[in-house]
Amino acid sequence: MQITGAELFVKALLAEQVDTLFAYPGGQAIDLFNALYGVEGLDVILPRHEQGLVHAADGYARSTGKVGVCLVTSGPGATNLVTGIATANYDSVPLVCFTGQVPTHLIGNDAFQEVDIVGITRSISKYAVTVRRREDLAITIKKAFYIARSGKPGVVVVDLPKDIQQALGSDGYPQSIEIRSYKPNTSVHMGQIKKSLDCLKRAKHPVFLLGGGVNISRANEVMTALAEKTGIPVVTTIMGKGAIPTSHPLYVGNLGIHGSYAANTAISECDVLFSIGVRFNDRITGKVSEFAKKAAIIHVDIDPASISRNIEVDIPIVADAKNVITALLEKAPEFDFHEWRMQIDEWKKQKPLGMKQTGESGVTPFAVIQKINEIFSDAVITTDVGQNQLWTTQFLELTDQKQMLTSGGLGTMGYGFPAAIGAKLGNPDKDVITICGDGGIQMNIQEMATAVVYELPVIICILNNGYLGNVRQWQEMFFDKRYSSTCLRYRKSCAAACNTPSACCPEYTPDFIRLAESYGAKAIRVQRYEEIESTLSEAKNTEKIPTVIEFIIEREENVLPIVPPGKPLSDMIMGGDE
Ligand SMILES: Cc1ncc(C[n+]2csc(CCOP(=O)(O)OP(=O)(O)O)c2C)c(N)n1
Repeated sequence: MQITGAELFVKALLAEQVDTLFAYPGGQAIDLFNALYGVEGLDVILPRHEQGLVHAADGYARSTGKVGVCLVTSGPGATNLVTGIATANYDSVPLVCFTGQVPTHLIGNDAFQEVDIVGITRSISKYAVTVRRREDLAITIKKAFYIARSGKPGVVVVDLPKDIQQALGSDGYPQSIEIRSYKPNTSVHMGQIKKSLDCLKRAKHPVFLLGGGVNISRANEVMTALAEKTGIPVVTTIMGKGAIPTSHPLYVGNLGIHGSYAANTAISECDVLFSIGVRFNDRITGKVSEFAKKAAIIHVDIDPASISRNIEVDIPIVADAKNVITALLEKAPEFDFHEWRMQIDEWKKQKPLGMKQTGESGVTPFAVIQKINEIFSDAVITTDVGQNQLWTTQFLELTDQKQMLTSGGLGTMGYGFPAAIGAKLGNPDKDVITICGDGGIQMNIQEMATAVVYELPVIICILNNGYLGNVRQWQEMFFDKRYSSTCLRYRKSCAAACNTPSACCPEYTPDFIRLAESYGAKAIRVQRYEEIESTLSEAKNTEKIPTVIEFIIEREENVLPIVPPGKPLSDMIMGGDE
């Protein structure tokens, strides 16, 4: 039977079992929206901005393990996706993004709302393609889903010119696909497994370093079993947090420039670093030449390009993390690293993560996150970027029932709230909370309307310090306290150079409470420690509408410890209660 390209598009989505489509219409996508009208079994979600849309698809994908699917129009619709595409691709999140395009005969003519979105996204996606012939449409969509979800997951952009959407052609959609030039290796080379186990047999101070790859391959349960069988302590990157439960006695903490003392010291002192699904970026290594200097390094990654890119590796294993962990679990003997574990426990006790009680109110980020830990047991927690993200990655407790979503690679402000919306759509039975700063929430605050109209009771925790706090902290610590363009309470009447927040500072703009209420959300401002728990509980019990909780925190609270730029992990500036 002959059907239009737009009809085939809908058929393909249903065949790929897409149940939620994040979509924003426009002229060059109108045929696709026409074909979507009234279709059953596919929820079409209309966010309020394409950036919010793509972050929502990302949050949906990370929290469900399914491919997130976006549809936007050409030109500005497509370019508004760019930050979200880079965010997702950097963190290996599977997305397929469909963009409307001007008709093929107008491509390259500076037509109205024409951009070369394939060219723009080539370096920030896994694959990007324009469909130029109606007969290629089905196979291209099939390929897109396969490439997005296989191997190291990533973003695929499929650009659909209007004439292809309108053209009649076959209604066939392939069941499977073979791509000769793309065959990700997931199987495990047993010789390398044996080598890595021999290396562990000689070790006295080994550490597992787990990254996002372990969470992406959903290897948490086998990984916990492997840690328990071998008795090897576990350090995580922020993307790997939750790879084993954070309350597990073998869990040490996060490493990196805001890592815990015990984790960073364990990495500096270990003799075998068994790393799985990490890419050793500069946020975790500190000064590269000093990183894990005493250790033989084993590196498991599905992406051959990440092996020995930043850190010279002794034993590479290119395979899917879960397959490697499963093979290790089968072959690994039980070891005795008792003394090494005692040493790490000692470091944990000596300098635990924590936060001094600052100010009168007691409303510290630590207190807020601790209450979240206590109150929510089955939840997805998203973060924005800035101090709010760093505090969350430090203090949030994760179990196999709790997941944290954060923009680790790109560090995108504005990610947290829309990602929470996507996560709630994908997990209606879980509590979904976003923890963000007063700066980042304003980057996609328009999505409050999306949360309200789709009756999504997400909980939006704004840690309001009146500053772009993370940048302000760097200015305080490394730029002589010159608070340049970081105060969000600045008004024209203020002095041009000011670094002393006081009770006389101008009112905050906007009033988050009135703003949230105007959208139809519930909103509560918290200024005293005693109110934290009851407010979070009230939000947890609220149905059908989002709740904004604005926590007024100390204006100059810092994230500590911190490793200054260019320094090794052992050079931490400490803080907390020590
Ligand atoms: C889109 C984007 N723009 C700029 C930055 C740089 N940046 C990183 S953290 C930060 C401050 C964030 O401030 P806020 O959202 O108030 O959070 P806080 O650090 O105070 O918790 C900025 C500007 C970024 N990461 N992303």
